[in-house]
Amino acid sequence: MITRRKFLTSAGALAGSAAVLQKLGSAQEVKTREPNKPRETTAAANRNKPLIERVDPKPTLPPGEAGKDYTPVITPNNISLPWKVVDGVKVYHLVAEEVDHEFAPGMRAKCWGFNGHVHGPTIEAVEGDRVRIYVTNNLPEATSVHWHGILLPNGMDGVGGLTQKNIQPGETFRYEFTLRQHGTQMYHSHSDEMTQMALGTMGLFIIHPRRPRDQRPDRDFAFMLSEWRLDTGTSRPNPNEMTDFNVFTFNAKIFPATEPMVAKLDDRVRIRIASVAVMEHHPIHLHGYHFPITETDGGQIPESAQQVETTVLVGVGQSRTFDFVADAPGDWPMHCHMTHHVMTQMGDKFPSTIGVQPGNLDKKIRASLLPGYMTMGTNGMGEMAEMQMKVPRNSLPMVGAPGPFDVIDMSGLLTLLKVREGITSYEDPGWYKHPEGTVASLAAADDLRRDGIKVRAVPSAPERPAHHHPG
Ligand SMILES: [Cu+2]
Repeated sequence: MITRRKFLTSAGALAGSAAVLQKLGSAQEVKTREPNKPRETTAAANRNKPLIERVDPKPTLPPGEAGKDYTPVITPNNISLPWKVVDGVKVYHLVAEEVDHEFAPGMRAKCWGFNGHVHGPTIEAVEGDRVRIYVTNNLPEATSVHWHGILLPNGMDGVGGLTQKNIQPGETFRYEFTLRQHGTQMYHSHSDEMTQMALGTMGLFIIHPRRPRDQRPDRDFAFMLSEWRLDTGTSRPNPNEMTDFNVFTFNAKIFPATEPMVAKLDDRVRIRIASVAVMEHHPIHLHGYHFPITETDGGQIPESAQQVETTVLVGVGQSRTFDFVADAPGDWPMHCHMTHHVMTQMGDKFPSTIGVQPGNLDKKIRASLLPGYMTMGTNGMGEMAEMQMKVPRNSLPMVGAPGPFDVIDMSGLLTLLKVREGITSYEDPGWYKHPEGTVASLAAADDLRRDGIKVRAVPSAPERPAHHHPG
């Protein structure tokens, strides 16, 4: 359906030329004119349209049912918010509250979320559903909940002070509207956003199409991206941080705590990625596949306009959805391509030591200042993952988790897509077993000789004391 909003866009493109406007008549007529239709007919038709249509042009339909009307979405490391149907309306209850959240084993923080989860559980519904959402505020300050990207009456938009009174601590508010769209939307607090969202008060709001344009996905995964400032030794994310974030998460988890996406070979897979936090955009790259971006937060992209990508840029306040057939088995990483976003609690206030020859500096410092001191990173940062260094209480090593071949030098915004042939459940199948001869490995001397590859001997790495890691 073509909405009036779209006409406003075309009117904007025309507005530069006064001559064009004169030819077409008044600006109002330009705004309401449907392209390729005689002006008089459309303008007259629009004048007679009741205003209410702009607000709620689609009827409420019977509540959509899982299995019959849609395949439920999977929110790794989180759940869908339970609901019940009362007189044809889906009724949900969100409780904003403090949550003791585990980012990964070894690292917890007091965050703010909903119903015991950080971020809040995914609200899942179907186009045409009537939803009634109660919001109870158990936070120590006033809040409100904004339904981000959802078309609804202005007074249901959830902007504290502007479209409603703030929800005071202890109060419960009622929101109610009919879902006139489908897609990947979000919800988040819209009072003292800086504090509340930095602490995690947001969630996904997935609306399935009543009549899908294409075949339904077999596996439908949804992620929310976030960044946090969580200093070692503290127990709460710092909302005052503007640019210098040090924890990056998929659904508020850090790899290896991110639950993998598991798919059977040739499953149709949908991945939805959304972000309303806080300052950073994230180019999310999936290995092993090319995929068309099929939806934005504004809805489906016509097939002729879909771009095939390997990396999707998700800006703050946006959602992006892509679809593909899982035809390549393996363990494929999906991660942010900003290299600092696959690090955790990385100290960045140090000069680079790559290539530095520390000589006897370490010995001197150990003798006079810090007994456990060791100059790190002279050959790069990967060694930090291999050493599995001891870290301060309630923090994580900034890179790394054990992998099937070596330590994986990434944490933060990293998760895995595990595609397998012949699996009978979607439980984590463990590491991929590669067919023989398909793994990169040390080149054999015979191969090098046959192919005329000459290798210059590399200088050996500088010696370093073993097992003397700074605590
Ligand atoms: Cu990023």
